[in-house]
Amino acid sequence: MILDVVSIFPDYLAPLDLSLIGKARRDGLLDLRVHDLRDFAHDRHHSVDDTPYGGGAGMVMKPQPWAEALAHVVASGADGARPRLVVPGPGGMPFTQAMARELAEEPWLAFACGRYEGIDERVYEHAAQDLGLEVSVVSLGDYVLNGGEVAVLAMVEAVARLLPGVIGNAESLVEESHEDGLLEYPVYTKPASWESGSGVTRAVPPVLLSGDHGAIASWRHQQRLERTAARRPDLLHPSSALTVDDLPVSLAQPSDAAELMTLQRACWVSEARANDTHDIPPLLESAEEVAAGLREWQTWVVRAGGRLVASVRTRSKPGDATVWQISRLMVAPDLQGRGLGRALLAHAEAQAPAGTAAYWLNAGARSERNLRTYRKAGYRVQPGEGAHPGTVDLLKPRR
Ligand code: JD8
Repeated sequence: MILDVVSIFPDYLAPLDLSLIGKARRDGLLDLRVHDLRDFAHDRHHSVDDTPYGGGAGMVMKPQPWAEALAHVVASGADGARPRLVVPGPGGMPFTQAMARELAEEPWLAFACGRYEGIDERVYEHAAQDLGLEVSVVSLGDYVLNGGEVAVLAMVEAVARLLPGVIGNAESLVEESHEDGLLEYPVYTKPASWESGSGVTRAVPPVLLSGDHGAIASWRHQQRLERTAARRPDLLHPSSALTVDDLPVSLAQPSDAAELMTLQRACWVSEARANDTHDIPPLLESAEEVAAGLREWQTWVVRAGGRLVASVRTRSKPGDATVWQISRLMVAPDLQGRGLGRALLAHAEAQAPAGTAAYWLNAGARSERNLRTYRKAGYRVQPGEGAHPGTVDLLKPRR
Protein backbone atom coordinates (compact mmCIF):
# COMPACT_ATOMS: atom_id res chain seq x y z
CA MET A 1 0.00 0.00 0.00
CA ILE A 2 1.17 3.54 -0.79
CA LEU A 3 0.40 6.33 1.67
CA ASP A 4 1.04 10.02 1.09
CA VAL A 5 0.59 12.58 3.88
CA VAL A 6 0.69 16.35 3.33
CA SER A 7 1.13 18.61 6.34
CA ILE A 8 2.73 21.89 7.44
CA PHE A 9 4.14 19.90 10.39
CA PRO A 10 5.70 16.83 8.71
CA ASP A 11 7.62 15.97 11.91
CA TYR A 12 4.24 15.31 13.53
CA LEU A 13 4.19 12.06 11.55
CA ALA A 14 7.60 10.92 12.85
CA PRO A 15 5.98 8.37 15.21
CA LEU A 16 5.16 6.36 12.09
CA ASP A 17 8.88 5.55 11.88
CA LEU A 18 8.55 3.59 15.13
CA SER A 19 7.25 0.18 16.20
CA LEU A 20 5.36 -2.14 13.88
CA ILE A 21 4.50 0.55 11.33
CA GLY A 22 8.15 1.63 11.15
CA LYS A 23 9.21 -2.00 10.69
CA ALA A 24 6.53 -2.53 8.03
CA ARG A 25 7.93 0.47 6.13
CA ARG A 26 11.47 -0.88 6.38
CA ASP A 27 10.19 -4.33 5.27
CA GLY A 28 8.52 -2.76 2.23
CA LEU A 29 5.01 -3.74 3.33
CA LEU A 30 4.08 -0.09 3.34
CA ASP A 31 5.36 2.90 1.29
CA LEU A 32 4.64 5.98 3.40
CA ARG A 33 5.74 9.40 2.08
CA VAL A 34 5.32 12.66 4.05
CA HIS A 35 5.26 16.00 2.22
CA ASP A 36 5.66 19.53 3.63
CA LEU A 37 2.88 21.76 2.31
CA ARG A 38 5.13 24.81 2.55
CA ASP A 39 7.25 23.32 -0.25
CA PHE A 40 4.32 24.23 -2.47
CA ALA A 41 3.99 27.86 -1.26
CA HIS A 42 6.43 29.90 -3.24
CA ASP A 43 6.20 33.35 -1.62
CA ARG A 44 9.01 34.50 0.60
CA HIS A 45 7.28 33.29 3.75
CA HIS A 46 5.92 30.11 2.16
CA SER A 47 2.60 31.30 3.53
CA VAL A 48 -0.20 28.72 3.42
CA ASP A 49 -2.97 30.66 5.15
CA ASP A 50 -4.93 33.88 4.86
CA THR A 51 -7.86 35.67 6.46
CA PRO A 52 -11.35 34.14 6.03
CA TYR A 53 -13.76 35.68 3.54
CA GLY A 54 -16.89 36.73 5.43
CA GLY A 55 -14.81 37.60 8.47
CA GLY A 56 -14.49 35.61 11.69
CA ALA A 57 -11.65 34.42 13.90
CA GLY A 58 -8.57 32.57 12.77
CA MET A 59 -7.08 31.89 9.36
CA VAL A 60 -7.96 29.62 6.46
CA MET A 61 -5.58 27.49 4.41
CA LYS A 62 -5.02 28.89 0.87
CA PRO A 63 -6.09 26.74 -2.10
CA GLN A 64 -3.02 27.14 -4.35
CA PRO A 65 -0.41 25.39 -2.19
CA TRP A 66 -2.85 22.50 -1.70
CA ALA A 67 -3.54 22.24 -5.42
CA GLU A 68 0.19 22.05 -6.12
CA ALA A 69 0.80 19.55 -3.33
CA LEU A 70 -2.01 17.27 -4.54
CA ALA A 71 -0.80 17.58 -8.14
CA HIS A 72 2.67 16.53 -6.93
CA VAL A 73 1.24 13.48 -5.15
CA VAL A 74 -0.99 12.44 -8.06
CA ALA A 75 1.90 12.89 -10.50
CA SER A 76 3.86 10.21 -8.60
CA GLY A 77 1.29 7.61 -9.67
CA ALA A 78 1.73 5.26 -12.65
CA ASP A 79 -0.72 4.27 -15.43
CA GLY A 80 -3.27 6.87 -14.41
CA ALA A 81 -3.57 5.47 -10.87
CA ARG A 82 -5.15 7.92 -8.44
CA PRO A 83 -5.03 7.94 -4.63
CA ARG A 84 -8.16 7.97 -2.44
CA LEU A 85 -7.96 11.29 -0.60
CA VAL A 86 -8.81 11.30 3.12
CA VAL A 87 -9.17 14.72 4.76
CA PRO A 88 -9.57 14.64 8.54
CA GLY A 89 -12.09 17.15 9.89
CA PRO A 90 -14.27 17.44 13.02
CA GLY A 91 -17.32 17.44 10.74
CA GLY A 92 -16.35 14.33 8.87
CA MET A 93 -17.81 10.82 8.82
CA PRO A 94 -16.85 8.94 12.00
CA PHE A 95 -13.67 6.89 11.63
CA THR A 96 -14.47 3.29 12.64
CA GLN A 97 -12.90 -0.16 12.47
CA ALA A 98 -15.16 -0.85 9.52
CA MET A 99 -13.76 2.20 7.73
CA ALA A 100 -10.23 1.12 8.63
CA ARG A 101 -10.92 -2.26 7.02
CA GLU A 102 -12.35 -0.50 3.94
CA LEU A 103 -9.34 1.83 3.59
CA ALA A 104 -6.96 -1.12 4.08
CA GLU A 105 -8.30 -2.52 0.81
CA GLU A 106 -7.15 0.58 -1.10
CA PRO A 107 -3.80 0.42 -2.99
CA TRP A 108 -3.06 4.14 -2.49
CA LEU A 109 -4.22 6.59 0.16
CA ALA A 110 -3.41 10.30 0.47
CA PHE A 111 -4.06 12.25 3.67
CA ALA A 112 -4.41 16.05 3.73
CA CYS A 113 -3.72 17.49 7.19
CA GLY A 114 -5.48 20.78 7.68
CA ARG A 115 -4.66 23.41 10.31
CA TYR A 116 -6.03 26.81 11.39
CA GLU A 117 -9.79 27.05 10.81
CA GLY A 118 -9.55 24.54 7.97
CA ILE A 119 -8.84 24.30 4.23
CA ASP A 120 -10.50 26.52 1.56
CA GLU A 121 -13.58 24.54 0.48
CA ARG A 122 -12.62 24.85 -3.20
CA VAL A 123 -9.71 22.45 -2.60
CA TYR A 124 -12.21 19.62 -1.85
CA GLU A 125 -14.12 20.46 -5.07
CA HIS A 126 -10.88 20.70 -7.08
CA ALA A 127 -9.66 17.31 -5.81
CA ALA A 128 -12.94 15.57 -6.58
CA GLN A 129 -13.96 17.32 -9.81
CA ASP A 130 -10.67 18.38 -11.43
CA LEU A 131 -8.32 15.62 -10.22
CA GLY A 132 -11.04 12.94 -10.15
CA LEU A 133 -10.11 11.76 -6.66
CA GLU A 134 -12.50 9.98 -4.30
CA VAL A 135 -12.51 12.45 -1.37
CA SER A 136 -13.56 11.34 2.15
CA VAL A 137 -13.81 13.82 5.03
CA VAL A 138 -13.35 11.73 8.17
CA SER A 139 -13.51 12.58 11.87
CA LEU A 140 -11.56 10.81 14.57
CA GLY A 141 -14.18 11.56 17.18
CA ASP A 142 -16.55 14.13 18.67
CA TYR A 143 -13.94 16.47 20.14
CA VAL A 144 -11.87 19.30 18.60
CA LEU A 145 -8.18 18.97 17.70
CA ASN A 146 -5.94 21.75 16.36
CA GLY A 147 -5.26 20.01 13.10
CA GLY A 148 -5.46 16.78 11.12
CA GLU A 149 -2.08 15.29 12.00
CA VAL A 150 -3.14 13.46 15.15
CA ALA A 151 -6.08 12.01 13.27
CA VAL A 152 -3.81 10.85 10.45
CA LEU A 153 -1.46 9.17 12.95
CA ALA A 154 -4.38 7.18 14.34
CA MET A 155 -5.91 6.38 10.96
CA VAL A 156 -2.60 5.27 9.41
CA GLU A 157 -1.92 2.99 12.39
CA ALA A 158 -5.45 1.53 12.35
CA VAL A 159 -5.25 0.87 8.60
CA ALA A 160 -1.63 -0.29 8.33
CA ARG A 161 -1.94 -2.87 11.12
CA LEU A 162 -4.62 -4.62 9.03
CA LEU A 163 -2.23 -5.07 6.09
CA PRO A 164 -0.93 -8.62 5.60
CA GLY A 165 2.33 -9.20 7.46
CA VAL A 166 2.27 -6.02 9.55
CA ILE A 167 0.90 -7.65 12.70
CA GLY A 168 2.90 -10.83 13.46
CA ASN A 169 -0.01 -12.93 14.66
CA ALA A 170 -2.97 -11.97 12.44
CA GLU A 171 -5.07 -14.24 14.70
CA SER A 172 -4.98 -11.55 17.37
CA LEU A 173 -6.83 -9.22 15.00
CA VAL A 174 -9.94 -11.40 15.19
CA GLU A 175 -11.02 -11.01 18.79
CA GLU A 176 -10.33 -7.31 19.06
CA SER A 177 -12.79 -4.69 20.13
CA HIS A 178 -14.90 -3.27 17.34
CA GLU A 179 -13.99 -6.19 15.09
CA ASP A 180 -17.28 -7.94 15.92
CA GLY A 181 -19.14 -5.19 17.68
CA LEU A 182 -18.07 -6.25 21.20
CA LEU A 183 -15.37 -4.74 23.41
CA GLU A 184 -12.36 -6.89 24.30
CA TYR A 185 -12.25 -9.21 27.33
CA PRO A 186 -9.88 -8.52 30.27
CA VAL A 187 -6.38 -9.98 29.94
CA TYR A 188 -3.98 -11.28 32.57
CA THR A 189 -0.39 -12.61 32.72
CA LYS A 190 2.02 -13.91 35.39
CA PRO A 191 2.03 -13.99 38.34
CA ALA A 192 -1.26 -15.84 38.93
CA SER A 193 -1.35 -14.24 42.38
CA TRP A 194 -0.04 -10.69 42.52
CA GLU A 195 0.80 -8.80 45.69
CA SER A 196 0.33 -5.15 44.64
CA GLY A 197 2.45 -3.71 47.38
CA SER A 198 -0.54 -2.09 49.12
CA GLY A 199 -1.02 -5.31 51.12
CA VAL A 200 -3.65 -6.51 48.64
CA THR A 201 -3.16 -9.79 46.80
CA ARG A 202 -5.01 -10.05 43.53
CA ALA A 203 -5.52 -13.33 41.73
CA VAL A 204 -6.16 -14.18 38.10
CA PRO A 205 -9.73 -15.50 37.51
CA PRO A 206 -9.45 -19.28 38.12
CA VAL A 207 -11.21 -20.19 34.87
CA LEU A 208 -8.17 -18.83 32.98
CA LEU A 209 -5.91 -21.33 34.78
CA SER A 210 -8.34 -24.23 34.21
CA GLY A 211 -7.14 -25.32 30.77
CA ASP A 212 -10.85 -25.76 29.89
CA HIS A 213 -10.86 -23.88 26.60
CA GLY A 214 -14.64 -24.10 26.26
CA ALA A 215 -15.14 -22.53 29.67
CA ILE A 216 -12.47 -19.91 28.99
CA ALA A 217 -14.12 -18.96 25.69
CA SER A 218 -17.54 -18.67 27.26
CA TRP A 219 -16.17 -16.61 30.21
CA ARG A 220 -14.38 -14.29 27.81
CA HIS A 221 -17.51 -13.90 25.69
CA GLN A 222 -19.55 -13.10 28.79
CA GLN A 223 -16.92 -10.55 29.85
CA ARG A 224 -17.10 -8.93 26.43
CA LEU A 225 -20.89 -8.74 26.61
CA GLU A 226 -20.88 -7.28 30.11
CA ARG A 227 -18.20 -4.72 29.27
CA THR A 228 -19.95 -3.69 26.09
CA ALA A 229 -23.31 -3.41 27.85
CA ALA A 230 -21.66 -1.35 30.63
CA ARG A 231 -19.40 0.91 28.57
CA ARG A 232 -20.84 0.94 25.04
CA PRO A 233 -24.48 -0.06 25.07
CA ASP A 234 -24.78 1.83 21.77
CA LEU A 235 -22.73 -0.95 20.16
CA LEU A 236 -25.20 -3.54 21.23
CA HIS A 237 -28.28 -4.11 19.05
CA PRO A 238 -31.10 -4.05 21.60
CA SER A 239 -31.47 -7.75 20.88
CA SER A 240 -27.87 -8.44 21.81
CA ALA A 241 -28.48 -7.17 25.32
CA LEU A 242 -31.13 -9.84 25.73
CA THR A 243 -30.57 -12.12 28.71
CA VAL A 244 -32.58 -15.02 30.10
CA ASP A 245 -33.61 -12.81 33.01
CA ASP A 246 -35.90 -10.66 30.88
CA LEU A 247 -37.11 -12.99 28.14
CA PRO A 248 -40.11 -11.26 26.50
CA VAL A 249 -42.02 -14.35 25.27
CA SER A 250 -45.33 -13.86 23.46
CA LEU A 251 -47.70 -15.93 21.34
CA ALA A 252 -46.92 -15.80 17.64
CA GLN A 253 -49.25 -14.03 15.22
CA PRO A 254 -49.83 -14.95 11.57
CA SER A 255 -47.82 -11.83 10.70
CA ASP A 256 -44.78 -13.46 12.30
CA ALA A 257 -44.67 -16.23 9.67
CA ALA A 258 -42.16 -14.59 7.33
CA GLU A 259 -39.71 -13.71 10.10
CA LEU A 260 -40.11 -17.19 11.57
CA MET A 261 -39.30 -18.74 8.21
CA THR A 262 -36.18 -16.57 8.00
CA LEU A 263 -35.07 -17.35 11.55
CA GLN A 264 -35.58 -21.12 11.21
CA ARG A 265 -33.56 -21.18 7.98
CA ALA A 266 -30.74 -19.32 9.79
CA CYS A 267 -30.91 -21.64 12.78
CA TRP A 268 -31.00 -24.97 10.90
CA VAL A 269 -27.94 -24.35 8.74
CA SER A 270 -25.73 -25.71 11.51
CA GLU A 271 -28.05 -28.75 11.83
CA ALA A 272 -27.79 -29.39 8.09
CA ARG A 273 -24.01 -29.33 8.38
CA ALA A 274 -24.00 -31.52 11.51
CA ASN A 275 -26.30 -34.05 9.90
CA ASP A 276 -24.93 -33.69 6.38
CA THR A 277 -28.34 -33.12 4.79
CA HIS A 278 -30.39 -30.12 3.70
CA ASP A 279 -33.53 -32.20 3.49
CA ILE A 280 -34.80 -30.74 6.78
CA PRO A 281 -38.32 -29.18 6.96
CA PRO A 282 -37.20 -25.94 8.73
CA LEU A 283 -34.88 -25.27 5.78
CA LEU A 284 -37.45 -26.07 3.10
CA GLU A 285 -40.76 -24.74 4.40
CA SER A 286 -42.36 -21.83 2.58
CA ALA A 287 -43.87 -18.89 4.48
CA GLU A 288 -47.30 -20.41 3.77
CA GLU A 289 -46.25 -23.73 5.32
CA VAL A 290 -44.85 -21.86 8.35
CA ALA A 291 -48.18 -20.02 8.63
CA ALA A 292 -49.97 -23.37 8.50
CA GLY A 293 -47.74 -24.56 11.33
CA LEU A 294 -48.89 -21.59 13.39
CA ARG A 295 -52.44 -22.95 13.12
CA GLU A 296 -51.38 -26.48 14.20
CA TRP A 297 -48.98 -25.57 17.01
CA GLN A 298 -49.08 -23.08 19.90
CA THR A 299 -46.06 -21.03 18.86
CA TRP A 300 -44.08 -18.67 21.07
CA VAL A 301 -41.78 -15.93 19.86
CA VAL A 302 -39.19 -13.69 21.53
CA ARG A 303 -38.65 -10.18 20.17
CA ALA A 304 -35.84 -7.83 21.16
CA GLY A 305 -35.49 -4.36 19.73
CA GLY A 306 -38.29 -5.27 17.31
CA ARG A 307 -36.29 -8.23 15.99
CA LEU A 308 -37.67 -11.77 16.19
CA VAL A 309 -34.74 -13.57 17.85
CA ALA A 310 -36.09 -16.87 19.20
CA SER A 311 -39.09 -19.19 19.06
CA VAL A 312 -40.51 -22.55 20.13
CA ARG A 313 -43.78 -24.33 19.52
CA THR A 314 -45.79 -26.79 21.55
CA ARG A 315 -48.84 -29.04 21.32
CA SER A 316 -50.28 -32.18 22.84
CA LYS A 317 -49.16 -35.16 20.76
CA PRO A 318 -51.93 -36.10 18.35
CA GLY A 319 -53.49 -39.26 19.73
CA ASP A 320 -51.68 -39.12 23.09
CA ALA A 321 -52.55 -36.08 25.24
CA THR A 322 -50.18 -37.25 27.97
CA VAL A 323 -47.24 -36.27 25.80
CA TRP A 324 -46.40 -32.57 25.41
CA GLN A 325 -44.55 -32.09 22.14
CA ILE A 326 -41.97 -29.28 22.00
CA SER A 327 -40.62 -28.39 18.56
CA ARG A 328 -38.74 -25.82 16.49
CA LEU A 329 -36.76 -24.50 19.46
CA MET A 330 -34.57 -21.83 17.87
CA VAL A 331 -32.36 -18.92 18.92
CA ALA A 332 -30.78 -16.49 16.43
CA PRO A 333 -27.17 -17.66 15.79
CA ASP A 334 -25.62 -14.44 17.11
CA LEU A 335 -27.51 -14.78 20.39
CA GLN A 336 -26.74 -18.44 21.06
CA GLY A 337 -24.59 -19.44 24.02
CA ARG A 338 -26.39 -17.30 26.61
CA GLY A 339 -28.91 -19.82 27.89
CA LEU A 340 -31.82 -18.35 25.91
CA GLY A 341 -32.59 -21.80 24.43
CA ARG A 342 -32.68 -23.42 27.85
CA ALA A 343 -34.94 -20.64 29.15
CA LEU A 344 -37.29 -20.98 26.19
CA LEU A 345 -37.38 -24.78 26.65
CA ALA A 346 -38.36 -24.27 30.28
CA HIS A 347 -41.07 -21.86 29.13
CA ALA A 348 -42.40 -24.44 26.67
CA GLU A 349 -42.50 -27.13 29.37
CA ALA A 350 -44.37 -24.75 31.66
CA GLN A 351 -47.16 -24.43 29.09
CA ALA A 352 -47.98 -28.15 29.33
CA PRO A 353 -51.59 -28.84 30.35
CA ALA A 354 -52.56 -30.90 33.33
CA GLY A 355 -52.41 -34.57 32.51
CA THR A 356 -49.10 -34.22 30.74
CA ALA A 357 -46.81 -37.10 31.73
CA ALA A 358 -43.83 -36.41 29.54
CA TYR A 359 -42.22 -33.85 27.30
CA TRP A 360 -41.17 -34.85 23.80
CA LEU A 361 -38.47 -33.39 21.57
CA ASN A 362 -37.07 -34.40 18.17
CA ALA A 363 -33.53 -33.57 17.01
CA GLY A 364 -31.00 -34.43 14.34
CA ALA A 365 -29.27 -37.70 15.29
CA ARG A 366 -25.91 -35.97 14.86
CA SER A 367 -26.89 -32.58 16.33
CA GLU A 368 -24.41 -33.10 19.17
CA ARG A 369 -24.65 -29.54 20.54
CA ASN A 370 -28.46 -29.63 20.78
CA LEU A 371 -28.49 -33.19 22.14
CA ARG A 372 -26.02 -32.11 24.84
CA THR A 373 -28.33 -29.22 25.79
CA TYR A 374 -31.38 -31.50 25.92
CA ARG A 375 -29.59 -34.13 28.02
CA LYS A 376 -28.55 -31.40 30.48
CA ALA A 377 -32.24 -30.44 30.64
CA GLY A 378 -33.19 -34.00 31.60
CA TYR A 379 -34.20 -35.44 28.23
CA ARG A 380 -33.20 -38.94 27.18
CA VAL A 381 -32.78 -40.11 23.58
CA GLN A 382 -35.29 -42.84 22.72
CA PRO A 383 -34.16 -45.97 20.87
CA GLY A 384 -34.71 -46.21 17.14
CA GLU A 385 -35.27 -43.57 14.50
CA GLY A 386 -37.19 -40.43 15.45
CA ALA A 387 -40.27 -38.87 13.91
CA HIS A 388 -38.28 -37.74 10.83
CA PRO A 389 -35.54 -39.57 8.88
CA GLY A 390 -32.08 -39.03 10.43
CA THR A 391 -33.53 -37.82 13.71
CA VAL A 392 -34.02 -39.11 17.22
CA ASP A 393 -36.88 -38.54 19.64
CA LEU A 394 -36.17 -37.52 23.23
CA LEU A 395 -38.47 -37.83 26.22
CA LYS A 396 -38.40 -36.29 29.70
CA PRO A 397 -40.80 -37.41 32.38
CA ARG A 398 -42.83 -34.60 33.84
CA ARG A 399 -42.01 -34.33 37.52
C1 JD8 B 1 -8.59 18.65 10.96
C2 JD8 B 1 -8.02 22.20 11.38
C3 JD8 B 1 -8.80 22.72 13.69
C4 JD8 B 1 -11.25 22.61 13.46
C5 JD8 B 1 -11.44 25.28 14.38
C6 JD8 B 1 -9.96 24.08 15.84
C7 JD8 B 1 -10.45 15.09 13.02
N1 JD8 B 1 -11.97 14.57 15.52
C8 JD8 B 1 -11.39 15.79 15.16
N2 JD8 B 1 -11.45 16.89 15.90
N3 JD8 B 1 -10.80 17.91 15.25
C9 JD8 B 1 -10.31 17.43 14.10
C10 JD8 B 1 -9.60 18.31 13.13
C11 JD8 B 1 -9.43 19.64 13.48
C12 JD8 B 1 -8.83 20.47 12.54
C13 JD8 B 1 -8.43 19.98 11.28
C14 JD8 B 1 -9.19 17.79 11.90
C15 JD8 B 1 -7.92 21.09 10.56
N4 JD8 B 1 -8.56 21.81 12.56
C16 JD8 B 1 -10.06 23.50 13.47
C17 JD8 B 1 -12.51 23.40 13.25
C18 JD8 B 1 -12.64 24.41 14.36
N5 JD8 B 1 -10.17 24.55 14.50
C19 JD8 B 1 -10.67 16.08 14.01
N6 JD8 B 1 -10.28 14.26 12.26
